[in-house]
Amino acid sequence: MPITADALEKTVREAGAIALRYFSDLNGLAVKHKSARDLVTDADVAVEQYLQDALGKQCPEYGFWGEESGQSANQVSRWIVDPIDGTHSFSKGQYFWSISVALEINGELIMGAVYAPALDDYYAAEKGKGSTKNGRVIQVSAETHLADSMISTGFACLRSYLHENNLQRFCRIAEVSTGQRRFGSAALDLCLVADGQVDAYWEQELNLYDVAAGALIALEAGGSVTDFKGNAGIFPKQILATNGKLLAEILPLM
Ligand code: 2AM
Ligand code: CA
Ligand code: CA
Ligand code: CA
Repeated sequence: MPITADALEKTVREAGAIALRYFSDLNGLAVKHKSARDLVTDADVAVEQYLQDALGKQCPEYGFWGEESGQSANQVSRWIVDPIDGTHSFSKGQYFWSISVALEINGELIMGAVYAPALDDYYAAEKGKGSTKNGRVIQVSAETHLADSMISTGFACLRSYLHENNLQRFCRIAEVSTGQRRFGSAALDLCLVADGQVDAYWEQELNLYDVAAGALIALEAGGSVTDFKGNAGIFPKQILATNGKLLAEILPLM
């Protein structure tokens, strides 16, 4: 074990405490645009800096890839970090945002942690050892019918050049499901699938740091993670996570 689950949790919770200090005083927080729809604040930078330092001290042999600071040298074994997933929600004072930390060793995801500080929900997984929420084992839902399902998506991208943008896909799936949600944090969405709060989630045009930890948590909780054609694997440009039982029914609608 490269780092214990407890040590990782302590580090990620400390990062959460830093984020909450900014969250408690949003009036003083400048929100900058990296692009038209991609925001960054001092909180994102401070949380990422803390994680890079703290994880680097504990595991100097691993590289680091964070959304805001980019990639360091060792990319065979590395931390994959999104300091705040859901910056827009964060900047508005909403509660659905998270810190996402994954550990990849020799190209394989080994550990994942997603912490939602404003909710104080800590999700974690280790390869082959299942997933937990606040220390308790979690499982995907038992729902077998899309007609009775709660589904979630996100709209990271509405680019018109895409063959199909997500609005069309959303309309098809909303018509045949019971509940639809849009939480604004891909990492947390994947954890909600893992915890059975949501039966399926999809999004397109994401990056690996958005989904690496959450995908491991969904998989280890018994879920499926595929692309929109059903190929197993983590494909950030087309990610579909389900409880497994709904996969066959949802694929033709993707
Ligand atoms: P972020 O808050 O870390 O940027 C919500 O739909 C998801 O999309 C979140 O994971 C969010 O991550 C991500 N996101 C927001 N703006 C984006 C953009 N312009 N391109 C790609 N992903 C984006
Ligand atoms: Ca971003
Ligand atoms: Ca993100
Ligand atoms: Ca982010």
